[in-house]
Amino acid sequence: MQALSEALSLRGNTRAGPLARGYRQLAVAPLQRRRGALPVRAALPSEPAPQGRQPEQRGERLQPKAVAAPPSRASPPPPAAKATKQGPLDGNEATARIAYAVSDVAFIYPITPATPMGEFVDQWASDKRKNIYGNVMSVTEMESEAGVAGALHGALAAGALATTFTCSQGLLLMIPNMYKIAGELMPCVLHVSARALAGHALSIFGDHQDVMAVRQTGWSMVSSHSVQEAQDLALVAHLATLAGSVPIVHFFDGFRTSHEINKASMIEMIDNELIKPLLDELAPAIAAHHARALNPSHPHQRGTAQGPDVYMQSIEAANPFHKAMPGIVQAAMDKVAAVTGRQYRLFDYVGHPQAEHVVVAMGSGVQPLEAAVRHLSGEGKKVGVLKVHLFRPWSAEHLLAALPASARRICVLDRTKEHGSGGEPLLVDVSASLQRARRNVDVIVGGRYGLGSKDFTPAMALAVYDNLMRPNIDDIQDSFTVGIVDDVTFSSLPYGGEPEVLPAGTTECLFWGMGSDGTVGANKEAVKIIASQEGMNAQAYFSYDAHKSGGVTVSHLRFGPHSIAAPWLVDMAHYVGVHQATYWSKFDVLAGLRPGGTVLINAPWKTFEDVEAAMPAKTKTRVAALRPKLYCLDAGAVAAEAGLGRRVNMVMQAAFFALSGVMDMSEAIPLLKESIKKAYGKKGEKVVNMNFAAVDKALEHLVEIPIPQGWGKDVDRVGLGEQAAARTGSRTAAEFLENVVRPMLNMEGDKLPVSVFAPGGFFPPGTTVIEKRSIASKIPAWNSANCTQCNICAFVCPHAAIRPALAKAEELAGAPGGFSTVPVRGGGPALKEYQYRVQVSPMDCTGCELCVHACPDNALTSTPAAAMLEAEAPNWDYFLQLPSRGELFDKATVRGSQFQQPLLEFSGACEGCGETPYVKLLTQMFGSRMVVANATGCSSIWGGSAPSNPWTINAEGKGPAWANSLFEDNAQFGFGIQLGIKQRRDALTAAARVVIQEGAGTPALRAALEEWLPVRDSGALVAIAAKAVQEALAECGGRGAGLAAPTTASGEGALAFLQSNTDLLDKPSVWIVGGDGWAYDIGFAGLDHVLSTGEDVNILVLDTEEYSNTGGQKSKSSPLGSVVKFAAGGKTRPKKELALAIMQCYPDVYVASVSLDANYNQVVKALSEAEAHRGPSLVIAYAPCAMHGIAEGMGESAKDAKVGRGGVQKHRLGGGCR
Ligand SMILES: Cc1ncc(C[n+]2csc(CCOP(=O)(O)OP(=O)(O)O)c2C)c(N)n1
Ligand code: SF4
Ligand code: SF4
Ligand code: SF4
Repeated sequence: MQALSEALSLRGNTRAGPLARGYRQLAVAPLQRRRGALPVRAALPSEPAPQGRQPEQRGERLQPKAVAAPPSRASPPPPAAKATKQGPLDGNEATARIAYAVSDVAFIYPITPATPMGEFVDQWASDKRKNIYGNVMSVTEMESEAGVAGALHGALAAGALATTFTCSQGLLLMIPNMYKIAGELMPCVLHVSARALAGHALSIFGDHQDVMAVRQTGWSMVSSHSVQEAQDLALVAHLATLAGSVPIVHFFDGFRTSHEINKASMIEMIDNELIKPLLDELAPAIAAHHARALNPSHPHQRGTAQGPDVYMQSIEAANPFHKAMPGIVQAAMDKVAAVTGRQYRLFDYVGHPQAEHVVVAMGSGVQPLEAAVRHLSGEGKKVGVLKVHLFRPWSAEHLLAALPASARRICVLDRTKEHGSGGEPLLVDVSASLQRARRNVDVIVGGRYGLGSKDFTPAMALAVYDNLMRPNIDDIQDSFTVGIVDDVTFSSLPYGGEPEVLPAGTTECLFWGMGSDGTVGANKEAVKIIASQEGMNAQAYFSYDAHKSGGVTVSHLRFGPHSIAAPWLVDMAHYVGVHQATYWSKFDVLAGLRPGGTVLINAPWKTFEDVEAAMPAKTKTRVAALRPKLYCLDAGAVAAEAGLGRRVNMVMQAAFFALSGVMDMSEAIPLLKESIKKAYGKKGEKVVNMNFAAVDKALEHLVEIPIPQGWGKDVDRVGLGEQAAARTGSRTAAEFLENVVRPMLNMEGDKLPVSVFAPGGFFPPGTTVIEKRSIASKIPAWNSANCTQCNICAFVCPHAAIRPALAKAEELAGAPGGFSTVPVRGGGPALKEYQYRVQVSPMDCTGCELCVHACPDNALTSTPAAAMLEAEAPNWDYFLQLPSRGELFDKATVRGSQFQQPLLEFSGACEGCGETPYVKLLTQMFGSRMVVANATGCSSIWGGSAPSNPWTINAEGKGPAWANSLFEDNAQFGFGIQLGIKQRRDALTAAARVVIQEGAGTPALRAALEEWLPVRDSGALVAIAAKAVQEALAECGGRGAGLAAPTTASGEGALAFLQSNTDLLDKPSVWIVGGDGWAYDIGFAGLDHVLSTGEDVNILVLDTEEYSNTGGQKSKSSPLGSVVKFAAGGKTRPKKELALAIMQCYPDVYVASVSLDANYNQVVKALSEAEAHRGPSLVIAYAPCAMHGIAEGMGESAKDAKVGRGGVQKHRLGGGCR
């Protein structure tokens, strides 16, 4: 077959290649070009055109022959596949393997769900794996994606074969350099696991908003629709970019493809023997790329500034390259087909050859569409789906060739949303192509689906076809949505039940697990075991809730004899495993079960009565209707007996193999044990044997629970649908909790209609209070006799789940019997009448044991949860009714701070998280007047994952106002908040002065304002004065409500302004909070700038010494030698001295470096000094993190912090606070 380079007319080039020559001509002939009327010759990086030809013709000449004749719709028979190796891979790994094989340099930066691609190449590089050229890839983590893009641009300019991986906000940060790389015609592939963008809310899930935001940068764009395609088209992209010198964005759907494990036929990658010949053919193109590099031995200049005379022509000069890309990409697809047997085309059509109704789409959504087409074809319908693989350059020619001539009604589906556009991008492209080609069809409509990984199923795809096939063409809905209930603008298509579309013999399974119980890991192993069987295919997908730990995981597994192309969630499961007994009563776990399916519950129940006792009404309805085969297994007991603690995964896994019938137990058990050896071998023989014992014991403990004959006749079968439909409208916070928050917590958020959500993405405070996760296995019990009332337990608790109580004797009259108290210690006469108690919230405690280890007087004992739940739940409820007595204590002390109500409670952080205690303490000291700008990171996830909002309010309704802008801009965001507040408070001050001068309002008001003015900028003093002003204003009547601008010309106007801005009388305390990844790396420039301004902002850096939120990658704060992700071989550079750097640069900045575990007092002092400082403050707080893998668990993190990481320097300095 003709080489790709030949297809680009590169044949016969000299070593330097045509591009290099083109650039040399550029360097020597600028004046000549300026003078010429058509100065394109020198700028055209190609062989000289024959005399007399016009520029357009030169463009044609560059096009490969393959595009001269548009491809026909019928794909040629795929060439026979050469040797391939099979294995279960996810989309990220499949892609990373190709990228590694064919690239020499990668710049990386973590962002979900693209991070694993970076982790893979980093790991392989540290393993010294060789790529095709015999080199070990050079992998470098940058400080941000903007940095990645800059470095990528540089490496390409130097002639390297460089690549990178990203998505979402990361991709947006690359845009400026993407223009540069495309503008300079550099070969490069950027692999994107496409993800939603942060607008009204952040979403780490998949859609096409990010890639659509770069479609104008000049990069070609190749779309993969499955794990298999992610691998194959990654290779296509690398080949095509080298051949065509146009950079390529290769994208596939985040999570749905990036994280789906699928047994795909894959090219043998280890020795790369299949790819090598393809690259060998491209040797001239690689040589040309090298020859174009910046090099003093053949220098040229690039990146010049151009004037109106030539800028436009220079842009247009690249046209031939872009025009050639469709042909080049197709040629690369053909090459890959020759070695894999899998043939792709730019637009692949599937369906009836004379289809009248055709849907156009790209991404994983095409698979449900294909399933719908198969289903409808069975009913004799003439339908089809056109799958887009090359999105840029858009080739109308290829689109039209692939679209059946019979198509009369076309629907274009976009997995993105562009508010205010004339149509989403794919729709606009398809419509324009048809219109410009004067191809008549009866109707073209567009629809949106799958935003933020919203599931897109065959039933929804059928709804799309039903819409298109409506008898009356005017009834076809345009600009519709599918997959949601839009009861606001009524855009949504209704859809019915799921059709059976999977190949016969496919078994579907659902596993409900808890984040830390090992269910997901075990399922990954199960897929590998099943897929290793000859003739078996398997697919696995995992969905998670937002909690960092203790959250719900649902694993979706399919297996069977045929290949499985089903990128949607399982909702007709043959098997449901409920790995936590509490989920049986908490969630609608049988919603996805098919009639007669098998259900295994991890519970000690032995009879149907036991199971029924814990069965909520909803589940009863399901059991009555579906008559499942029920089994129970006390996996907790088996695991505990085997010495495995809470890790029930192996026990449940063994039972799954037994019950699902996926394979013979005599084969399954040895394979399971083999996988145990692999997984735990490093931990020693003892651990391996414990797991073996758990597997062996599992089946002995399995109990079948027959459903009694006739049971369930009287169970109320109405309700589920109606309940969901009834959930509309939420006018009050309580309603919102019930109508929105609770269904979301119950994993039923998908059923919520549009109308219940506040436009703009606002959520009310304090929603975590209703979660009551009950995830602790042990809870601290208080021994009053030992307690010295130091409040350290409350101080260190990351979850605000243990608090000191103060009650007067008369209040205790109504207390539950277990609410024992002792006289309060210290505090003088003011406290004489109070009794003291340490109260735990048993359902909010995570059992991290930090408090138990921190208690200096051995007054807390970890006690089994069951007993504590019963004993302490009423005590906690009683405690909540007691008034807060914070005003009796000095907030700026360790003990006093803990008598203040925490305004951050029950967050979804990991058990024992080291970040939350600092932030909780902040809220105890300044919470009622705090405004928080939070960088993206763990703190924005445990602090703001809808619907869980741990930021709450006090009895007066005051509490921290919290917002997250982005990861990279948090310092600037907080700075903007500060300036906005300052500007508005300056106006308030001016109005106050006018009121006094003009004698407006009452004398009492003017007196209060006189008191307020001198203290208005002192957070510690202003509160009382502000309250007095507010009261005095209230007495003046409510004239000015709603007045935005100060009318300081008159006393009355100023008075009205004051009345409408009373919420700024108290001094807001602006806190800029984020992790070390933000402060040391991506956001450092902003942090530095904000600190340089002298503005009164407070910055708190939660220093876990790594990027915790994305799984523990290296930051510049990571210490020398630490083995973290992206530094798989250990960090080779020391920790950055951020505090030192800032102290040296800006003497007016207050700087402190603290560690809670090193010195509690130091922390309280630093935070209060920082807040009091009238200028910028920076507090760097060392935070232990679950990602550190502390051997004894997070309960012992204090020890680790004292002696190890983060324990270097603790100081408070600068800003006049020395
Ligand atoms: C521009 C951009 N790149 C990458 C990400 C992905 N991302 C989110 S949080 C995070 C790491 C946060 O680390 P750090 O600042 O140390 O906070 P921690 O999670 O440790 O609290 C990353 C890389 C993002 N959100 N935006
Ligand atoms: S065990 Fe952990 S979560 Fe529970 S009260 Fe103690 S510190 Fe808080
Ligand atoms: S840390 Fe121990 S001694 Fe101190 S208040 Fe808590 S229980 Fe009492
Ligand atoms: S900082 Fe560490 S411990 Fe805290 S929530 Fe993040 S990953 Fe978990």
